[in-house]
Amino acid sequence: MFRNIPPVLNAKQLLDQSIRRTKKIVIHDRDKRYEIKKIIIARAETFITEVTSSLESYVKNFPSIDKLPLFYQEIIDIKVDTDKLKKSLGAIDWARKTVAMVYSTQGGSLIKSGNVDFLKQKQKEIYGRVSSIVKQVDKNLVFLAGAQKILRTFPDIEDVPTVVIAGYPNVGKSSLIRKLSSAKPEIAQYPFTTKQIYVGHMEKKVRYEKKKYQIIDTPGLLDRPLDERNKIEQQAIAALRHLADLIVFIYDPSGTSGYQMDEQTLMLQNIKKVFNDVPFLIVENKVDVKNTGSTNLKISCTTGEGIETLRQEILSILEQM
Ligand SMILES: Nc1nc2c(ncn2[C@@H]2O[C@H](COP(=O)(O)OP(=O)(O)OP(=O)(O)O)[C@@H](O)[C@H]2O)c(=O)[nH]1
Ligand SMILES: [Mg+2]
Repeated sequence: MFRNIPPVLNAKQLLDQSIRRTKKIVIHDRDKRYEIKKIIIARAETFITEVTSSLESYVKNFPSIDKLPLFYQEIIDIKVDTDKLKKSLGAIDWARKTVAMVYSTQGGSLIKSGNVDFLKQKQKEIYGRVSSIVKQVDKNLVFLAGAQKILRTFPDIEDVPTVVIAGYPNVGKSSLIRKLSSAKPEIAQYPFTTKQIYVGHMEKKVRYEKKKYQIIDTPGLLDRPLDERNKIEQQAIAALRHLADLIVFIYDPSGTSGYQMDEQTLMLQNIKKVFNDVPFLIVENKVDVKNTGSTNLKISCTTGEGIETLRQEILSILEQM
């Protein structure tokens, strides 16, 4: 979704690139003075065009934030800062217009004059003026380039029935999504291994049609109020809020995650209150280590126990969406 934005150069890179392109212009004329004049005009015009068209492409090709699906809008706000992004785009657009004005106000004197010294002086002035405008928005260009790098890491979300896996850190969410889909998020024995949203796909053949579903791995959540959640946890909340047609809540009763069952239960109760219009499926993982004997569905991502039952349960709920 965000992979087609052209790379954003900083002020120095953009100016250097534009100047390099003007150097390629060669014009021959028997009248040497006329030749110099033509070269100066062509180079100045190319310089301005290069700068303005690059600046224009940065703004134009950037997705219009307010028109994006709400999930992306929230993730951009969490990971990039929407206000700063909009200000940067505005500043870059201002620079484009101001650079274009330089030529429309000063280019005329190049065309009128036949004096080589005057032409060279005027060319220097135009380059200087354009450089100083572009340098004024350097921090905005740098910010936009950084934002673009972050946006490129965002997963492609499709508009199909979606299950979101949630739970405390280290309970086996990523292990489960690896079992159920093609997504391969990292698994490790420490909390907050997963730092962003991962998307996998599941399929079910219904008669002659293959139905496609999404399964989303989220960073671990702790039991705390929303305004105390860090940016990693906030992404999990954004996925639950905007994408979940079904929430699979994973418990780890084994104690190996480092979190107690009562902490995990408190968090489940809290997110159930917040997302009260979404169905929940409660699952206990790591049954190979501990079986509580409760009525919850029990699975083990290590031995595979219960995984197929869970898959069928998820698919039969999503199928009805
Ligand atoms: N014994 C056992 N260990 C498991 C099982 N499932 C996962 N683990 C282990 O638990 C640890 C955490 O697994 P992850 O899948 O990374 O857990 P997570 O919930 O994604 O963790 P965060 O991304 O940090 O929130 C890893 O060491 C896994 O190998 C299981 O069913 N049985
Ligand atoms: Mg994980």
